Amino acid sequence: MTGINDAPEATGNAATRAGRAGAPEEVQAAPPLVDPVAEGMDPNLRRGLQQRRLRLLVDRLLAAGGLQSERLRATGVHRGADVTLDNIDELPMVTKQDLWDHYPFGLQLARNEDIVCIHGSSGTGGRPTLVPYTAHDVDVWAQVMARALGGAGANRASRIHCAYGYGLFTGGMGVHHGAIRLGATVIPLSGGMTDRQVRLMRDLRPDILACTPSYAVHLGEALRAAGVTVDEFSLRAGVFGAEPWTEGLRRQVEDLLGLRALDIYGLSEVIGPGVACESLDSQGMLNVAEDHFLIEVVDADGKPLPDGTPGELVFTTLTKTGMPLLRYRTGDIARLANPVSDSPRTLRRMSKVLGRVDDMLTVRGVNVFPSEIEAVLLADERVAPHYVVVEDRRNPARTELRVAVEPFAESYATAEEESLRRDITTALRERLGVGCVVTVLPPGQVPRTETGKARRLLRWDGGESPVPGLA
Ligand code: DLL
Repeated sequence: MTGINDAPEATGNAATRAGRAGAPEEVQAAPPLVDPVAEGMDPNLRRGLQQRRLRLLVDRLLAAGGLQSERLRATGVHRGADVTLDNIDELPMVTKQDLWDHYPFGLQLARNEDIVCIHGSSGTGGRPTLVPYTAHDVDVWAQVMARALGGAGANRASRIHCAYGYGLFTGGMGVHHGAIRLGATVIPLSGGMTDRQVRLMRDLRPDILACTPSYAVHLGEALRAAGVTVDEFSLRAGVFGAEPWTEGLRRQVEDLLGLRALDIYGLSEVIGPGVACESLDSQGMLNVAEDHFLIEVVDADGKPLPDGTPGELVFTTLTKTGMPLLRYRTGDIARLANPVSDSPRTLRRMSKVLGRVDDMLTVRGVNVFPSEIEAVLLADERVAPHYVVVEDRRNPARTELRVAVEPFAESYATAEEESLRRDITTALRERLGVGCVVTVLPPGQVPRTETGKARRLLRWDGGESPVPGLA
């Protein structure tokens, strides 16, 4: 796959902040494993465990009948013993379209009496995806989230400020289950009402922040506006995810909040957050909870790709019972790597998500990923982490990419808008190989997201501009 912003892993720049709040740096840099058996297992033993779990899953799917069973039988699989990890790429896949086609619960395997909650994503275009969980699934979720929070340095003494939305969306409840499993204190703020969040941050002095990266920026700016200085901040680390973000945004979040900003990945179809999460010592990549979620990276034809090559993530839920999925195509693009050598953590790692298969824009024949645009914008020190990309399709014969950026309020001078606009236009053309129409908006003009995921890519098919002030 080409044209993807294959950003280098995190540098150690934020490691220097790891020792804030009085804890010795080395303790912060290598937090103890929450579940040493699972996180530190010999990789060969883990492979054996995965294979046993995969076979049990295949047996359960076959016994239950339904879509996944039919597809397995059609490929000649009649019992779990017919499959091995080595031939997993011959097994059928499931996609989001399958979930939509069998909405709401056509892929559910457990009996209704055994379902204890439902989560999901609202989905773009109003097409929700719903996921039924058994008590066992919630238990697995709590386990992997406890590991994720522990890897960020949280422990029983921690206060975890959770500003992910609570609801169908899995962010809030995922962190909540994990924090309680860890024995930490969770402060369930959910998203929005930023003034109240700032107030409680000052009063309760949490050490861990959990929210989307875009809301972390918003909170950081609100803390500054309330007169709180970085030295007064109590936060040591944040677990930020649910939306794509680049290394450039990571640096800005770290500077703004004075913490280590870690990436957390997941999707409701698989479990929610906790499928993979960076730890303080995972060198910028995310440890995959591969004892529960088997990960593959495949090309457009579904063929496996070697470690280091970006491709589409495919997950098999090895232990889920409510709605287990065999080889679920996520549409997310990342690459795989081995664990850090000599680390007590032996789980394989994935890179940050580099883009989505369906996010790729084709502008006058050139493929562009939104993450590449963010990388260019945030490399310019004058640009604040608020921007929107608009794919202007009003003239179908000539799609234009419009990019609205905002300079930092402190450095804002109307007289310099033109040179900023010119520099960004040039940098984008050099990086993407295609011209973009750049608009510099005054600070505060790019729409902010206080709840839910940031929408940084908009489409303009006609009518009013989706962003006020866009040229
Ligand atoms: O976003 C689960 C989650 C909540 C993850 C909180 C992390 C933190 P969904 O709403 O089902 O679940 O959306 C899943 O969001 O397929 C990705 O495209 C995107 N996504 C999730 N985490 C990341 C991340 C939650 N760290 C979809 N980086 C996924 C980039 C992410 N994209």
